[in-house]
Amino acid sequence: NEFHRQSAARRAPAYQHLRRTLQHAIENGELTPGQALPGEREMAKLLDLSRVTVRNAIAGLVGDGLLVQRQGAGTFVAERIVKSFSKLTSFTDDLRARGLDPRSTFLERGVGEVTPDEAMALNLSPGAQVVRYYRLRIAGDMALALERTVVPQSVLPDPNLVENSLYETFSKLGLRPARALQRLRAIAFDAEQARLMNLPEGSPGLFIERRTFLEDGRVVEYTRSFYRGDAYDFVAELQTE
Ligand code: 16G
Repeated sequence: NEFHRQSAARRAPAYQHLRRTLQHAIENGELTPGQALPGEREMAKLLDLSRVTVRNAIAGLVGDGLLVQRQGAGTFVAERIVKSFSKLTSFTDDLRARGLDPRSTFLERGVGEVTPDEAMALNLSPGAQVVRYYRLRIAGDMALALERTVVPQSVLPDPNLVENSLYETFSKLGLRPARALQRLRAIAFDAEQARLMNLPEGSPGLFIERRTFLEDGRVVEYTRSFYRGDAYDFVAELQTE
């Protein structure tokens, strides 16, 4: 099988190799969300690897949010999307890493004069022009989020430059986001949002507000995201002061 062929081809360090092989299997859908992995002992035997190697590879993927371990039940491919709260990744990045195919429906797309709130969030002067998007973000046939993004027109001259991914467009324009500020809070989807997301009104959601900066301090986006509460886990590594 695939694992065996690849692990035989390159052994050192074996656990990293197994980790990558499993990651690829998740990315290309050979392993699907919710699927159970064989037990540690069985997998070690199957792949002719030591149990420590298998354990280390699995621990790495659990840390990445691609696998979950349930006490007494075993190891499974993660069903919820485990998303770092401290990494500057995009919706497209997050889904591709899980072998899912991100899509978007643009509900609104246009240019207009900045509102006072947007001007404060983006450090713009009153009267400046901004590009706005309102997108329904989808994977497979499931709506995962609603997102309102505002970008200074000085950064993004034409709203049609974004086809799918905002961050891919930034990268094409040579803009490299360096850091961001984020805030998260619990919400309940209102009637209109629930209709767009195909959820019952009042379903739980996570509201995340992000302001993203370039190295030179310019703000390139002010985005308000409404993620499905039942689809995402946000994780972060904490350190003592
Ligand atoms: C994520 C970001 C959002 C960003 C978007 C870009 C969070 C909470 N929010 O959803 O701020 O605008 O990705 O995604 O992660 P895109 O490159 O796929 O358009």
